[in-house]
Amino acid sequence: MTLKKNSLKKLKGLYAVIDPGVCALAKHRPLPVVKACLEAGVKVVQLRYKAGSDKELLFLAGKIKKECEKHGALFILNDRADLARLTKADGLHLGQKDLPVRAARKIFKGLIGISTHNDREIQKALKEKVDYIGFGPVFATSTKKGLPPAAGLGRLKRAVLKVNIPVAAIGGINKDNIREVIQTGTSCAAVISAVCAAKEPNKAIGELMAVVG
Ligand code: TZP
Ligand code: MG
Repeated sequence: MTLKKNSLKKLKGLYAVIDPGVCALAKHRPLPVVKACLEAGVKVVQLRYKAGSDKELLFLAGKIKKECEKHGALFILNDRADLARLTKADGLHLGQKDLPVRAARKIFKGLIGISTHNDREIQKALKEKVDYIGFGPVFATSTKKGLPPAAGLGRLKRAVLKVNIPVAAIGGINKDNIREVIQTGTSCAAVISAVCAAKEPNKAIGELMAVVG
């Protein structure tokens, strides 16, 4: 079994996207939120640090990677192939405007996932042989600006049926809708604000994991 196949097996259930900007608004520090996720059994953690300097990003990514390793969880870095390589991340998550997959693969050898919003982007991602796709926004969200309208559960389900790689559903997922999201057959339900902006992240993670864990 290759390392990649082993990693892919963990791409299931709650996919916690840790955004230090969203954490700060709720007065949480990102590392304790990560630790709470891991202690609750989360197996996929992404760091999405839009406002961090390279130095800050490298430092926090290194710390999160170490925690994830202790718990046998995947650490995925958003946006940055160079820092994913430097921190020995398990995965790299790319957006439509980030480095093309082929270029990123020259730098980074782990899992690569890409955000998709429609059929055209899904087909392109499949051609590029990504390891997983993100699909969303499933529901309305204010966490990220400039997104297309919410796709809804029906379009998520169609996307899941169309691909033979894991799908990470994202956008507006919370404790009240995560069951329906997982029922579409999606491998993961990715959340930012449901964890990072929660008043009590511990409690919020517990509630989400009670459904998908
Ligand atoms: N991509 C599609 S929706 C989204 C991203 C990064 C934001 C998801 O954030 P939340 O708070 O879980 O709705
Ligand atoms: Mg990006």
